[in-house]
Amino acid sequence: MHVVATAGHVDHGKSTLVLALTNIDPDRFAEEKRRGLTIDLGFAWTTLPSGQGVAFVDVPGHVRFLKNMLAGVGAVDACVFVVAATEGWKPQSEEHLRILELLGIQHGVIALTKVGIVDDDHAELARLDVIDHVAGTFLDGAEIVGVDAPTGVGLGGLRLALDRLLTDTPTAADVDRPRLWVDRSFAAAGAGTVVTGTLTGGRLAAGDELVVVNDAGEHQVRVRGLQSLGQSHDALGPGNRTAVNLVGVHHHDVARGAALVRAGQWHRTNTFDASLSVLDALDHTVSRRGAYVAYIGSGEHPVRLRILGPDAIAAGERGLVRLHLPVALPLVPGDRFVLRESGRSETVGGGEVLDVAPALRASKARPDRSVERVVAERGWVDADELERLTGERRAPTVGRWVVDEVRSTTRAERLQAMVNTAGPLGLDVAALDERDRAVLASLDAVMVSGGRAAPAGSGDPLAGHPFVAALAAAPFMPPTADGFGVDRAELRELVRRGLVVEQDGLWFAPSAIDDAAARVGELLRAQPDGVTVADVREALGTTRKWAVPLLNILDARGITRRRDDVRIAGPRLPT
Ligand SMILES: Nc1nc2c(ncn2[C@@H]2O[C@H](COP(=O)(O)OP(=O)(O)OP(=O)(O)O)[C@@H](O)[C@H]2O)c(=O)[nH]1
Ligand SMILES: [Mg+2]
Repeated sequence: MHVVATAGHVDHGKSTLVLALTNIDPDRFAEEKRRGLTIDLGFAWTTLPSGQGVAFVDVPGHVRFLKNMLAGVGAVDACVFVVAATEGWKPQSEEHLRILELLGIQHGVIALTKVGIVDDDHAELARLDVIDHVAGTFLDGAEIVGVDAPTGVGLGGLRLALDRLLTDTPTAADVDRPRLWVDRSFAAAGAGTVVTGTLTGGRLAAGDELVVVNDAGEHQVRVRGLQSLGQSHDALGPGNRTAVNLVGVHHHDVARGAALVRAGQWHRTNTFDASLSVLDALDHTVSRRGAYVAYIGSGEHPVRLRILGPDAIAAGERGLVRLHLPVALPLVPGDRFVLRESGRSETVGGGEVLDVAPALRASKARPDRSVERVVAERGWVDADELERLTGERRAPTVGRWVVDEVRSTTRAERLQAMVNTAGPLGLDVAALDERDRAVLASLDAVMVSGGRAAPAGSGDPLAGHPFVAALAAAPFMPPTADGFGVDRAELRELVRRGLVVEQDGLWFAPSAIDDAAARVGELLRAQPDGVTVADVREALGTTRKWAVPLLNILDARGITRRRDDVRIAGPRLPT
């Protein structure tokens, strides 16, 4: 399915042609019928000879309704460009062509209408005139089909030409980021709010939880149902004319220009940097002075303009600009816009969104589409955030971040140095910030164990701690930590690693416990009815001060068991 817009000067036969091709009258309003003039967008669809479907967005040609034309052409794949053979190229032929170019439309056929009421020579002159005017544009080389709707001349040929065109026109990409710029919103009897638009970027399905972004902010909504071309669907992919029945918002709160997107998937912005191509035909330069209106998506927004670099952009030139919007829109680099000056009511130019969250001051900013620039300007960007900012998914380079190489190298070097000089305890990982921890985890020359980082291959630097050695040297009358002057953090770490055993405010070497267990085992084999603290004190050659805590350790380990005043064998007594 493709969506195709009509374009061309007022009264050149766009709506008549759509009706002739589809049997659906795109002029929906009584006033349109009475005046014989399209005022607002019209919608129709048909099946082409090959069987592929096509939906039309029929736009008004009158310059007064240009705003409506702009709301309809933003997301289409191609156009049927209409020029009446009777009148030939006219001002809105020119303006519509420029607008389609600025919006990045790349495919189209040309219908030379009303050939039935001019002679062949006249029609041929009109054709040559059209060829001249489209030279160098995306319509250069496009098929030109002479048609006359009332008599049916050329309609079959136009259908075939459209078929060929659309076969060569890529369908809208699916990047799993659906966005629907709303071009209509109304209440359907019994169904509530319905919004319509041309869906791009991804699929929508019944039940989806979405947000409507409008001037007032975000409304959470749920998709109750979907329709395309009069048919209900459970889900619809990008490139479809789509009517969405929404729960959670009144139709008055969703106007043309609003966007329907998934929550959290888009960066909403009031400010963006963009390219601006100024039209050749403009008779003045473009500077920040002027009352500008930007057409983005299906909306019209007054904007403030700042030229990046020079003060002005000359006609026919391309420059860089920063635009300030009155609303925060879900935009992404690559989006197109058209800029008009409301005072003079003229189309100034248009361009491509390059940066939806400019990080640099206007005097420094030199935006382009590169993801690397976005990363370099920030240093660290969360991978999800980077996708919102650029529309592109990049694998995180450190933790959950995509990190500028210079920054990550600097941080890695700093952390390696911190680890290397951290001393026997190693570096306390918990004391680092999230980014440092992520960098640390990526360092090959660092080993993290028990929340401490040490140079890889260094073994356990605490194993050789002098207190450990001192405890082992005097197993049953060991020195106290205070007396030995051991740092509290080191002591906690020694205990945590099992290099030191703490009991009742005293400290022992692990080997002392094993030794005590063996000796108490021997005693108990001789005195199975039980041994007293005094027996153990003597056997170990120590005093009560250490014998009691040692026995408490043995009790806790199940080596001994306390019964009245004596210890008897526990379940784990070594044999
Ligand atoms: N003879 C002849 N008349 C045509 C043809 N196409 C359109 N007309 C007539 O031209 C007039 C304008 O046609 P529309 O289809 O309303 O023109 P339009 O381009 O849609 O006009 P806007 O939407 O207002 O820009 C109508 O009276 C049509 O009947 C054609 O191919 N041959
Ligand atoms: Mg019309």
